[in-house]
Amino acid sequence: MGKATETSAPHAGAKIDDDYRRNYLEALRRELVDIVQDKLSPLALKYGYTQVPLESNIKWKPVVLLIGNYSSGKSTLINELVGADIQATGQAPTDDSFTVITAHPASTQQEEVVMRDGQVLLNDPQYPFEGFRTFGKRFSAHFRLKLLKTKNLHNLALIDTPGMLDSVSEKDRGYDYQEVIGDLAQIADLVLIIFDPHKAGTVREVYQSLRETLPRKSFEDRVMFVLNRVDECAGMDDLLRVYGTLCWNLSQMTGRKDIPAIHITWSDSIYNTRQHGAEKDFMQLLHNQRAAIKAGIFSAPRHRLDNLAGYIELHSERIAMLITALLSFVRRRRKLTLKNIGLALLPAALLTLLCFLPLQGIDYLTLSALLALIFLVSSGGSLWFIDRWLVARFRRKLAEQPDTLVSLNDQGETDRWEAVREAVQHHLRNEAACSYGLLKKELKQIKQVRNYSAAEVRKAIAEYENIRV
Ligand SMILES: Nc1nc2c(ncn2[C@@H]2O[C@H](COP(=O)(O)OP(=O)(O)O)[C@@H](O)[C@H]2O)c(=O)[nH]1
Ligand SMILES: [Mg+2]
Repeated sequence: MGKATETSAPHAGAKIDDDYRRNYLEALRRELVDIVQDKLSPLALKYGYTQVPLESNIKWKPVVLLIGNYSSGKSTLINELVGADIQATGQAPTDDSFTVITAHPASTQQEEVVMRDGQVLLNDPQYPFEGFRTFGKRFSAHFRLKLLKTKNLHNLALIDTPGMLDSVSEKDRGYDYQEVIGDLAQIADLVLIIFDPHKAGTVREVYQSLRETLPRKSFEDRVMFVLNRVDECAGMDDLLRVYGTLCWNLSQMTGRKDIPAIHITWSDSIYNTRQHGAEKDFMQLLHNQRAAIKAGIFSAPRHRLDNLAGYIELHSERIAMLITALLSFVRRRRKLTLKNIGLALLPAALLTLLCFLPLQGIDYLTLSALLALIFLVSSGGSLWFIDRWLVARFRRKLAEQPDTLVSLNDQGETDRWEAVREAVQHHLRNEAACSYGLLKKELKQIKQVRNYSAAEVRKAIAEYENIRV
């Protein structure tokens, strides 16, 4: 792909470092965001498919969201990932904030950690959180940014969340917690859902998230389930009971019969500092999946490319559907106008005949010129009137019932139509201009965007996989 491959290639056989891989992904990511900004957004805004530019929530760096019940070990894991104690940890549900954690953009920055309050995240357009302003002041007081001096998070942001609870209601929190989680999940490239043996999937807010919020807002393949703190199980039988309970609860929560992979893990640094007797022998049989979890988190930038390609596919297909519907409208409007010509000729012929009677007697050439003129002007005039009237009626009827504009052959097309139907109605109601030629050109352009990005991203990802460190 253009810019991505412009990143200077290393010498043959040279050891390719991590920076090269990082830059490659970053260049690709930027290129995809540019495609959305330059090719998709203008059409999406023009046809009322969206009110905000499509790139606004994908333009920032890749994001990993960590959710789960309180004291499941989210903050401990984050501290491990960044190699510093930047998040408070503890048994009680102490931290009730959403914290975005990422690297400071300026590497020369002196301080180790720079804190910013929610207002910065909500009002600075470089961040993808402008839409979160609707959650109000109580939310913004619980939203913050921590910028660190770490290379690990140059290409990545982590979001720590307040633990989910049993007893709180929306009134207690003061903002719609589930909606916030849902909207964050929509931005995220990976959502880690963390449980612990004490509350293996029994917390009400977790239940609600998995049952209602996440399926609406996120994609299944972006979710990773983690059972943390297993070192606290009393023994293997206890662990099996916990694991079984979690699986059962998950199937209740997700409504699925198949059990997703659950990563079993614990914090080695906590476990190793404690004295353990024979009752912990079962730990020797377990394999700590910490490394796989961390690898999953650090491969979020790679997931971002797939997600972006999917994002481009989804929106370009929907916009193509919208334009196709408008094209079909214009085609039918043209047919109607052709019919109206027939209708307009009748009153024009009558008027010409009426004018012929008093004009008899003048010379033949003048008479025919005059009659031709009367016929032309009157047929043009009546066509203008009839067409305006009938087309307006036709437009109104279609705005009410636009389904006949498209043919829906499968569920995919039905979903796409569902997503753009309202925009089409709005367009027809507002009598916005639709030029056939322009619509055709735009449809071609949007199809090109769809095919180009899908194919090119896959090619680029394959190339990326071949870069060996
Ligand atoms: N034994 C054990 N304790 C842990 C583990 N992970 C976290 N903890 C402890 O559990 C408590 C809650 O952890 P924290 O990271 O604050 O949970 P959060 O509320 O999900 O952010 C803290 O006291 C941690 O020290 C683990 O794997 N094993
Ligand atoms: Mg915490």
